[in-house]
Amino acid sequence: MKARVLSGVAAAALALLAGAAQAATVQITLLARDGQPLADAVVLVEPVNGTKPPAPAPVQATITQQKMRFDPALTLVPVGSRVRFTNLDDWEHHVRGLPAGLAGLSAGPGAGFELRLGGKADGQPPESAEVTLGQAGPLQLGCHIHGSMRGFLFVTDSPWAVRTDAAGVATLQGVPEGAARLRVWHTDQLVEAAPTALNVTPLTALSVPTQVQPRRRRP
Ligand SMILES: [Cu+2]
Repeated sequence: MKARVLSGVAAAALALLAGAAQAATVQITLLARDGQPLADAVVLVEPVNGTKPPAPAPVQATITQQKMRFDPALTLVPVGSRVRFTNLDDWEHHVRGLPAGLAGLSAGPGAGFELRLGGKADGQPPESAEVTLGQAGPLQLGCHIHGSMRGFLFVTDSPWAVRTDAAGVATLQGVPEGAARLRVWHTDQLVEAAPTALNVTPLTALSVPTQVQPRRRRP
């Protein structure tokens, strides 16, 4: 009886070890066309075997409109997240969110969202409104009144979608080992490049050159 219990414990320990070995940390450094680190890109890793990733938990995010800009210019959130828009300028802004890139051209009339926020009056709290993002994909933000205003929301249903930092680095946790596809999304990339084949091992760290050359944001 005792031996049987022990073997059960051993089997559980082996299963734990096997489980630990299957999930890897992947560190990707993206490079722009000029070889400089590519910040504010979204790195997506998709296992080729079709492993359904665990759904990431929704979050609450805030995007402000201030000095004619959306801040932050890019927000990455899990699907189902709520995003609050707050207008800190003294004047009115519209906010429209439409599927970004080519998807926006074929988007139906009900796609995305639209709202309107009055300017902030002295001594009053700023106007704000909230939207829930129920569909995965990138959205472009704009304002009907001020055509120069541009922002982006990237809504993901995968935990293996991470934004690159100022050094161009994205670290993805818990990625299954084995063959995978690496995709890169960036606001200044008109058409997404073909995915890069990737073999995920316990120690995966690589630099990935891209053809993306980010436009400078106006000051
Ligand atoms: Cu505006």
